[in-house]
Amino acid sequence: MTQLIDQNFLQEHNTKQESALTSDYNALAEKLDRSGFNIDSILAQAKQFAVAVPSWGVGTGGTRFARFPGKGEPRNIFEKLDDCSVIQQLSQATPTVSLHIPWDKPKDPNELRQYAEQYDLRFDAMNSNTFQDQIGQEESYKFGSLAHSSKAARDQAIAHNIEVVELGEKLGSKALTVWVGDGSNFPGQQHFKNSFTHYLESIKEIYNSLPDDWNMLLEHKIFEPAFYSTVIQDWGSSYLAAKETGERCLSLVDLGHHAPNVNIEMIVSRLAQFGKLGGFHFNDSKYGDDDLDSGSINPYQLFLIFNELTDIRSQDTTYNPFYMLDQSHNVTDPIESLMYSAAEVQRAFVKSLLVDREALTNHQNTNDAMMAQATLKQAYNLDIEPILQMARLQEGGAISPVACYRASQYRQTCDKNRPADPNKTGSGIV
Ligand code: PSV
Ligand code: MN
Repeated sequence: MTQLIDQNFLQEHNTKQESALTSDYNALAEKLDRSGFNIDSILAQAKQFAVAVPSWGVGTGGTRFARFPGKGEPRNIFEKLDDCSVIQQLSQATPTVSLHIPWDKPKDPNELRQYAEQYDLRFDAMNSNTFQDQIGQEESYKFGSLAHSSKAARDQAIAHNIEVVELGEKLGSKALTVWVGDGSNFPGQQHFKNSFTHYLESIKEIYNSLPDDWNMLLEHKIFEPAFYSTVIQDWGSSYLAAKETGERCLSLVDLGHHAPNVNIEMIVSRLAQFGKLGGFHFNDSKYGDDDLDSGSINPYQLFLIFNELTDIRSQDTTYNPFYMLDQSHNVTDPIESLMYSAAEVQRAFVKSLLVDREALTNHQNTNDAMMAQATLKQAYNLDIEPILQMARLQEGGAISPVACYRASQYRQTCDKNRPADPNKTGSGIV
C-alpha cells in the first residue's frame, strides 16, 4: 500500500507518546471496569468505526463572499485522494471517500478506482449536483432541477443522477445522495404541491434505475440557496418522499440543515423507528450554517445523536447507516479539520457505548428525570481520549494526528508540488 507519510517517521512520532498512552489507557481501563465496561471490547468497536471524507472537504471552502485558498490545495481528484489518504493514514477512521459529480468526474473511472486502491481507499456514497449549471448544459438549474416546472430541466437532472449512479457502480460505491437546492425566494413564486409532485416523479425515475444493492439517500435542508421555501426542507418532506419512492430510498440527516435548537436526536429516532434513516452528513453550526467542524460547537448534541444510534443498534445489530463528514470553511487546513472532526465523531460514538442503558431504561420507566440525564452525562463527561489514541496506534495511525501531520511537513511539500493557478485570485463571490 502506498503511504504518503513515511511510516518510520510516524512510528518515531508515536514512540515518544506511547508510554504515557499506556498508563492513561490502563487508568481508564480500571475506571471503566468499576462501571462494568470492558475497555478492550470498547476499543475493538472504536477501531471498527468509520466515517467517509467528502472529496470537496479537502479543498478550502468559502463563504458567500470570498474564498481564501490555502497553500498546496489539491487541484484535481487525484490530489484530493492523496490528501484523503493522509487523513486515513493518520486518523484510521476514514477509509472511504464520498465523491461529488461533476466536480470529481474522472476521464477514466478505472484509473480513478486503481488510484484509490493503492491507498486502500474505497468510495462511499456518490453525490449528484444539480444545484449549479455546468458548461455546455442545455437547461439551466436557476429555477430548480428535479422539481423544476420545465420537464426538459427535470429530465436533464434525472439523466445526470442516473449517470452518477452508473459511474458509482464502476467505482464500487453503493449509494446515491441526492440534495437539490430547488425552492423559491418569494411567496407565490412556486406552487408547493406541484413542485413536490415533480420532485417525487423525478426521484422515482432515478430510483427505478438503481442497482438492487444500492440505496438512495434524500438530504433535506431548511434553506439556502432558496430563502423563502425549499422543496425538501425538512425531515418530514424527506420521509414522505423516501416512503413514496421505495424500500431502499432513505432519508439523510445533515446536522447543519435544521433551524437552530431543533432536536436532531429526536429526528434520528423518528426516522429510524420507521426504517427510513439512511445516513448522515456530519458538521456543526451555530446559526443557519452547515459547514463548521463536527463537534466544534455542540459536542453534546453529537453525543446525543450517537446515543440514539447505539440504542437503535442495541435492538438491531445489523443497522448500519452511511456516515459522512460534510464540512468545509476557510480558516483551517482542511486535512487537520477533517482528521480532528473524524475523531470527534468517533469520540461521540465511543461515549455512546459507555451509557449504562439498563440504568437509563429504569430511570425512564420510573420517571427519574434527574438520574436519567445524569446517566447520559456520566458517559459524556468521561475522557475517552486514550481509547481513540490506542485505536489509532494499533491500526497503524498516529496517536496525535494533527501534531504528526504538522511535523511531517506534508502541506509544505504540497505547496511546492502543487503551484496554484495565478489566475485564481480567491476573491469575489463564490
Ligand atoms: C448542501 O448544503 C450540502 O450539504 C449537500 O450535501 C451538498 O452536496 C454539499 O453540501 C456540498 O455543496
Ligand atoms: Mn450535506
